[in-house]
Amino acid sequence: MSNRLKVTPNDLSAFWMPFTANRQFKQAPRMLVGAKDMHYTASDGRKILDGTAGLWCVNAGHCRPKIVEAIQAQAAELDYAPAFQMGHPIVFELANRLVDIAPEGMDHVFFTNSGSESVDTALKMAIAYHRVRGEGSRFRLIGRERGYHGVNFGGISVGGIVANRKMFGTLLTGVDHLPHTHLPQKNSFSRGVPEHGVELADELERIVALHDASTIAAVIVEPVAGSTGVILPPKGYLKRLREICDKHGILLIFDEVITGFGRLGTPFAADYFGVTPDIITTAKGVSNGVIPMGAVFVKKEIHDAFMNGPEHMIEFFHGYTYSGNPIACAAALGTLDTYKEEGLLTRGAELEGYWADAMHSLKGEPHVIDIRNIGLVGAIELEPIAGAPTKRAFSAFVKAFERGALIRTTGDIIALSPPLIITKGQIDELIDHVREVLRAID
Ligand code: PXG
Repeated sequence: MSNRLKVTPNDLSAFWMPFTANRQFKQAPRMLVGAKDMHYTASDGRKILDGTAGLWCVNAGHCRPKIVEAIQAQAAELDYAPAFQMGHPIVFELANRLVDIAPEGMDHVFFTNSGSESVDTALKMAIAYHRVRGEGSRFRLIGRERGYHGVNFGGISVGGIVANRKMFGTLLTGVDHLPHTHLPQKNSFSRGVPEHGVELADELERIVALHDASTIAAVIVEPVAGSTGVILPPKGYLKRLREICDKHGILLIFDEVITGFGRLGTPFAADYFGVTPDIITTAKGVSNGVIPMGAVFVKKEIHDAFMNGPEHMIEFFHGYTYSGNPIACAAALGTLDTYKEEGLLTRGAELEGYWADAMHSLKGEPHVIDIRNIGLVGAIELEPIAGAPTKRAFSAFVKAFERGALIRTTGDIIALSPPLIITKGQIDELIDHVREVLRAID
């Protein structure tokens, strides 16, 4: 008997679920069996309003026809082509289409299969870039407290979420961290970008003074930190980081895995803040989350620095079997077509004010100690239950699912990031669910 036949549909034990309380889940599973546009269908047939775009990735909404058709056609035409020393047309087409919407100067794209791979790719590029230019002493990487850069060793080393780091040994050496920018005493209930905290960028000068610029390859930050519970950069902060990096010859990497592809109402956060980094890491929205894909955008100078030496030689010893997988490329092209036809990469700008009003209407509801918003991202921070951190937000998550809304929680923070096709009526509906949930939980 094949394994498939032996495992009955209600046997949940074999699958070790990622970032999940496995034992709790398996006692009371929350199963999704279908999706369309703004909604999931749960296994009991209920429609669930998607308040999180899956995991911040389904920016165009679910099961969109252009994407479905593109995948189906590609699977029948060219399923896989070797990624190394071989090419296929649509990966080149996709790279050109991506460069067209990327911030000025981001002229090249390296494909990966996830945000974690994009981050480790970018970190390796940064170190190697300095080396090919004869500055091999620049090996240090500077991340930030509370940063999330995926789960591979590079990403957790520069990341700053303790639970993701503490179990995994020595991590990368030569890493330091900027302080995070969450200043609740000064910035609580800010609408959009908070006023206070630009001086936190100057901590980079302190780190440079400690290690010397000649040892530092790159700084990596999320322009808006997502996973840790939505922490916004204070006004002027990212510009200041850019200036300090320029002064010391340090590369600036924006991890736009969440902010890329319209989340803030601009194609990229770099556009929103008017700050162009040297490398941008993306994933998620590049293919609407439908087929795994990541893309690392690189400035021409960085790419060109590698194009040296004998022409028969590989210039960058890095890549994945599935870099630029044809079906992932087709999904991404269908995604870009959908974004373009529906104006989704800038739709968040039209809705930002309405979204901000809706989010901040939750001020004064039980347990709420802060509300943050930017583009189509929102966070509601709850007072933790004494002695039981995360429990309150987790019950909000379970209650919301029972009521028919998918929200995301991290620590005691509720994070919202709906698909960019959300209507004003659906924003009201989502926020009403959250309001009722807050009133219902302990
Ligand atoms: N960088 C950033 C900024 C991310 O947000 C990654 C890298 C890693 O991407 P992959 O594709 O390897 O998972 C992420 C992922 C959440 C949540 O609820 C956030 C992510 C993933 C899952 C959940 O905040 N971000």
